[in-house]
Amino acid sequence: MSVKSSVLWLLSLFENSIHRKPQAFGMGLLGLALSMGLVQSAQADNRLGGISTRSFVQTESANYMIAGVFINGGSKRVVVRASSVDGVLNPRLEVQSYPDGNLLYSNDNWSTDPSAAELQQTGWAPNGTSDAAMIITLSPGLYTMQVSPVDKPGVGLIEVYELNSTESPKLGGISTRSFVQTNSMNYMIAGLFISGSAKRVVVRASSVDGVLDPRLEVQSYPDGNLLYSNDNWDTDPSAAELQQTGWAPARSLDAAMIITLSSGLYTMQVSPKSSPGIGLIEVYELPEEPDGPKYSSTPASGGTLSFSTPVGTPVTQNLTITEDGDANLEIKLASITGIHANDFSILTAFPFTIADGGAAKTVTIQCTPSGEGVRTANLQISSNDGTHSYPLQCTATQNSPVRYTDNGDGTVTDNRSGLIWLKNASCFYLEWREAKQSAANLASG
Ligand SMILES: [Ca+2]
Ligand SMILES: [Ca+2]
Repeated sequence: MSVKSSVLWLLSLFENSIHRKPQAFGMGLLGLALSMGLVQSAQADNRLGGISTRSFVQTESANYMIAGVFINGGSKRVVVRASSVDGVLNPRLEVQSYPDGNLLYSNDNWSTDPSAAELQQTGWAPNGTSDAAMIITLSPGLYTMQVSPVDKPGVGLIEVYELNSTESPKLGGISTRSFVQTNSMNYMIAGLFISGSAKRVVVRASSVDGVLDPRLEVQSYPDGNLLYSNDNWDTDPSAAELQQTGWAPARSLDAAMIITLSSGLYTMQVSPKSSPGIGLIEVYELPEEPDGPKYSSTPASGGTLSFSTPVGTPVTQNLTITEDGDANLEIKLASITGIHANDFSILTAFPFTIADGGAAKTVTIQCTPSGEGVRTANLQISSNDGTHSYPLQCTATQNSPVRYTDNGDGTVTDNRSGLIWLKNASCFYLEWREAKQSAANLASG
């Protein structure tokens, strides 16, 4: 059985064994955790670095918070932490193999764990004394990380990170499951960081109960730029690739996308299109493709194109695309979406092909702001090497008014004062006395 199909098989079992309910996502805490993760993996080469998810942890075992982690390639050192977000939850952490459910590790309070000294040395010790944490070695396979309350329910955060990201084995995939409510504060949000070079990942948001019609949004963190969104996977630019690679969800209302994410922090938000329901979010790293086209751009995928121009005055910015692989790079289509999409236009004709080893191609985007302030939208370019997204930011300054208008009859209007001036003041050829009299006549007449 291939690695990919075993992941799908195990996760489909995983879906049916877990119930938990989320609360608002603790962005501050997530940011701190992810920042720590980024620091820890500063020397990383190329990988998914970790996952964190927040939810409300209830006392019924069916509503514990559970994250799933898939490890491939070889044994992997990971740090797992279960912490309280609200100061109420006293979390207990259990790591089990999946699907057999053997309890491998458990911890209530991190300072009693065998890895307590290492947690402190590496900076991974939680702040709360009742928080749970451990540094463990996991062999290839699937694991569940379960967070339960020692006594009262409360809001918890679970985090899983690679400890030594210079090792060759990788976290192959991550998934979390929760109840997705219609209140935006109770959407399911997973945090992800990617270190090293840009990474191709498949992100899926699916219904577990057949009720939820999930919608998926990927944003950069902490600036919150919307990079990718999808409602139903077969409308995504990567639909064909999802089918070819076997990652297309079974259900047509589920959302999925194959995207390229550069090094950085991201949030993956799952919201219900209509009724609330139980959802599952999954992120997997796609294998490197040694043969084939490789999309590369300046700015890099995910980078912002910035414009500045007076209202109504067009200005352009260029994006340069190169083929860095060993096949023809087919640029299929470009689209602009977002709140001020109508202020932007694509001046380059699509589709086009950059031949293997061929010259770079410049794509020109124009901003003609229809109002003052920062005008924003998102540019997406799809290719045979994934879909690439670029936030557009156009700063529109006040249109400087024209001071003078030539009326074409020898007079000029000063638009600021409203006064009308003669273009040639000496046209009367008057002596100064006559001019004085003439001016007096003008004043009286
Ligand atoms: Ca505890
Ligand atoms: Ca949907």
